[in-house]
Amino acid sequence: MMNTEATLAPSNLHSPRPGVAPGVRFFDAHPTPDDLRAEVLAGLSSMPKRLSPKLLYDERGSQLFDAITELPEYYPTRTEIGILCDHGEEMADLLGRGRVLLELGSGSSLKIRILLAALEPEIYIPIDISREHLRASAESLAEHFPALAIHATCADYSVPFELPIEGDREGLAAFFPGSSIGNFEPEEARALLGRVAKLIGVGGRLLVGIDLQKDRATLERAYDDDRGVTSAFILNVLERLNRELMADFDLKAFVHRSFYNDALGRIEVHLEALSEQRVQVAGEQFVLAAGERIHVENSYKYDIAGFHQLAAGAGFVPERVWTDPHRLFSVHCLRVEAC
Ligand code: AVJ
Repeated sequence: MMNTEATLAPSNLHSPRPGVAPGVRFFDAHPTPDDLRAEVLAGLSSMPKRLSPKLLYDERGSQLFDAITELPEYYPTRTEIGILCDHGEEMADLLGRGRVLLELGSGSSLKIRILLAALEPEIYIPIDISREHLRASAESLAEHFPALAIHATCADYSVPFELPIEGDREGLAAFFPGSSIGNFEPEEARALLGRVAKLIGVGGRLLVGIDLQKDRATLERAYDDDRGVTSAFILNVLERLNRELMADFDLKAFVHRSFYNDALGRIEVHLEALSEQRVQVAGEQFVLAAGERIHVENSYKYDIAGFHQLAAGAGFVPERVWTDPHRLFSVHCLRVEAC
């Protein structure tokens, strides 16, 4: 079989180059390198200072996030997996078998394995910003599902991108697990859902994982674990800037702070300078006062009605929602009514 690799530009979208594992084709929309510098400098120049959570997912960041998902405090992953295991057949019935299935932020492509046997898609398109992590995950998946056509697509799903498939297809299936949509401001989340609706077309269905509102203690523990894995994950963004943007952040001078902002219904994750810091980043100087924070991440929590309202604003009709017995997490099947 031909193994293939491609750049995701319209001109060469369908002329891939050789790759590695059978069944896997690799498409690359080349996210970040060109805009990393501009985006970071803009974020550090704003008041308050901020960095985008997508910067967390370099190779090491993706590994640290995988470690977070196994922490006792971090309930979302294991709860969502429980819901997928309990209701996978029903989900597959609703999503429709044999279709093109895309996944936003596929990471290690572990959750999709629960659904793949039941869904038997014609093509699976995992989309992730972390290039080598995506490549390794796609190859590992190909070993377990040798008959599956996998079109691994390295892209930043927070901006418009193209799918590596030919022709006009309607009624695709999409999987967006992990409550990653919580990283976006509600208005951005609505816009992102609207783009997903356009990608999958009228009649297409989206299976999306949404973390639910709950007591402060459970939420705050999930983002500040005893072993310090979350702290290492968040601090890794500074290491990445040191390496990729010739920055000189002193990692010992920053601590990670997570807390629940109940007025806005979101976990906030910040990096706080313990003392005054003067930092060079890509040739520019930034000063942080002692105690000043860089806002790195939000993780919005929804209730079911609130999420349905958001999805309706993007043209989706709710078809079904599943939760766990403790109502920690929810998985929704939504259908595109208009886009
Ligand atoms: C991958 C965005 C869903 O918000 O729970 C975990 C990221 N950050 N611990 C989340 C995260 C700190 C995670 N998402």
